[in-house]
Amino acid sequence: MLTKRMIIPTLAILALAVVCAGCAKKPGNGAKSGSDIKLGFLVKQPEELWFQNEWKFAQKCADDNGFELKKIGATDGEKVLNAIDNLAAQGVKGFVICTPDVKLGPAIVAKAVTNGMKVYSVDDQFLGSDGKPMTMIPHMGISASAIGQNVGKSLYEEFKKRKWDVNETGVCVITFEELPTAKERTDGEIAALKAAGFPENRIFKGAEKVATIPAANDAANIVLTQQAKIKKWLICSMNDEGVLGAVRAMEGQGFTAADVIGIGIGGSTCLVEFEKSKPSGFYATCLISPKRHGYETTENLYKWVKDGIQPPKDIRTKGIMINRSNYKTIMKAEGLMD
Ligand code: FCA
Repeated sequence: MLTKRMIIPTLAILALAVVCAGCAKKPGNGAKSGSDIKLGFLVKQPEELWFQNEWKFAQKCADDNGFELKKIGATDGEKVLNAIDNLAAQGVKGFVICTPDVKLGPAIVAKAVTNGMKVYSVDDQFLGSDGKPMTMIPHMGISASAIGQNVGKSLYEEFKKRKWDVNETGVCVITFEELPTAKERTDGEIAALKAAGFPENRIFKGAEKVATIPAANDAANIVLTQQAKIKKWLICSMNDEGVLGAVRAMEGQGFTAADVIGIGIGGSTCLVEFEKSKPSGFYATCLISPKRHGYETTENLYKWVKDGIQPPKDIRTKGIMINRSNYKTIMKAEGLMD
């Protein structure tokens, strides 16, 4: 007969036995097999096509390797930290993240460490409490400054090709300077325009409050109101959404494709513009790779969790300029289109 004093230890032993039976069932105890592994992929703006494409390629990596991937849209700090706890409770051993706020870096890392999880940042690099990039966390981002300079140079070349009068032309730069990768891009754009010879006093910044098409539209409308005399516009920003918002604002004020040259960074959201039968002011974009940012980060994390292979600390991906005349060929060659 079990006495009361014996019941608790007995239950504890039973519970342990159940847990161990669970362990024993798993193939290859110790060395993990692919199907045992669960990983996460958290993004700050799940509604943005870039992030949906990152998820698509991350999922492809999970399917190719036979592991489970949990995709979570985490749009603010509270959601990110709750999501990490939830993932840990489900047995997830590591995650790739594009954080909604780079200053959350230390909190995200602390949460991951407490839960014994590995962290890999993508697109937006964490900032430490000293305001410097957290370089000890593996990261894949775009080569933001070089890509920005390519955009600035390409805008200038197209402006020259169209023989526009500089005294009637302005540059509208939609900025989001609180995000370092965004600031590096727009600083690079402005630097290249100036280096090519475009007058600095005809370059106008409009700060978007959040990085969305409507916020860029609002920011551009302020620039247009302040610079009502300008007849031709060059537009750049940190991504396609920034440029698209400004193109829409200009259309609202009667500017057409003949008066506007917009060059984005991305290659996802702008495709609808290239597919239109009549060109819009969205002239080109610097194509970046959601395939590399989604597939390769996930694959690196998978190898890290499964085999203990340390991922490269910092990968910076390149961009390729595309427009409506060549985007299909280039995107197919890059594995971004069927
Ligand atoms: C940032 C931007 C995204 C995309 C990505 C590579 O996260 O918000 O639009 O450009 O970098």
